[in-house]
Amino acid sequence: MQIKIDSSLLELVEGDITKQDTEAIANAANSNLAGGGGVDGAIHRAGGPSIMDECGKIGGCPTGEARLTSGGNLLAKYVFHAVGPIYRGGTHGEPELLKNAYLSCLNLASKNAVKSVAFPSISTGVYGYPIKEAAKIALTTVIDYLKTHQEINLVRFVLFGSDAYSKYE
Ligand code: AR6
Repeated sequence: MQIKIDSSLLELVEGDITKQDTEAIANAANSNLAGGGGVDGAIHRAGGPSIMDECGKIGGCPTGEARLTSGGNLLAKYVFHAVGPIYRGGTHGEPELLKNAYLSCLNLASKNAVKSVAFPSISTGVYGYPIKEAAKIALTTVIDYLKTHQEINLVRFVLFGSDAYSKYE
């Protein structure tokens, strides 16, 4: 589905983030930028070793922030490696940290003149964030940002499986 947010487009699709043709894709990374399973593993496999080389040089990223690398062999020019919170009941600052992880990616997009970004559902796999709560934060953060940043034309959430898609929908 697609909805217009002022002059920008917000899209929800079911699919694989590594296949997206947006200028940037976001990764659900860890704070060592060390690679791993889930979406992180898929992005490094599809993008090739140059992405990990760049991550190694950056060295790490605090929770609630994101760092930029090139997209290696991906269609996307950039990867925004966002570190979402590990869910520990929701009372340890997780909502704010999740919001900031998305915001950090959106700021990287604005700063680097990136007009289209695809996001996975950060923190809702290995990191255990309940997807319905995470979806509300992800969507609210993006919608609020797009209302004041018309330089970004498209934000696409790429949901892995119909269950994740319907939660976001
Ligand atoms: N495309 C889109 N979404 C995907 C894909 C894909 N190819 N593969 C999985 N997902 P997760 P997290 C969904 O675990 O919870 C890693 O090891 C998945 O179904 O990838 O933020 C990192 O190195 C889920 O909804 O990320 C960290 O250590 C969502 O992506 C840790 O996991 C996020 O699941 C980060 O955990």
